Order: sequence, then structure tokens, then C-alpha cells
Amino acid sequence: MSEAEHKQMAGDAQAATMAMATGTVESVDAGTGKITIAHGPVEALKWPAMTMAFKASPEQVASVKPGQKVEFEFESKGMDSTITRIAPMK
Ligand SMILES: [Cu+2]
Repeated sequence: MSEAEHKQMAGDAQAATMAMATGTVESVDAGTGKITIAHGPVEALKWPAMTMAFKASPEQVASVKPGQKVEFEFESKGMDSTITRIAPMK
């Protein structure tokens, strides 16, 4: 890749980016404060569909169950993704 492209990637990794996605809860872990979600593609981050763990508050972890379809917003910074809002889909 070109140097310009590489710099842009480095920049993207440092800046926190807000994004929205929908997916299915795979598991919740109250101990580590994580919700694992099989999510659809996230255009804002150029992510394909994948299953990954998101950091979440105890209230957020308690608000969803495995198997539930959810709609959520998160902040992505480098390898860390933190949920800012999550709600079951109707
Ligand atoms: Cu992902």
C-alpha cells in the first residue's frame, strides 16, 4: 500500500469512530463486561459481518440475552469497541 494509505489507516486506528450495527447476541459475560455479537457489515468502519466481543456496562450486559436480535451503537478505537447504546430489535 502507499504511504498515504498507510498513514490514513494509522489515523483511523487512533481516532474513535462511532458506528451503528445490528446483530444477534452470541453470549454475555458479566464478569468481564463484554457482549459478543454476530453483527452485520458496518459501513462506517468498512467491516464485514463478523462475530466479536464488545465492551459494555453492567447495565448493558444485563439488558440483553443470547439469541436476541439487537440494534446497537458503539465507539471503535483501534482494537477496542465499546457499546454506547444497545436495544433488542422488535
Ligand atoms: Cu466486528
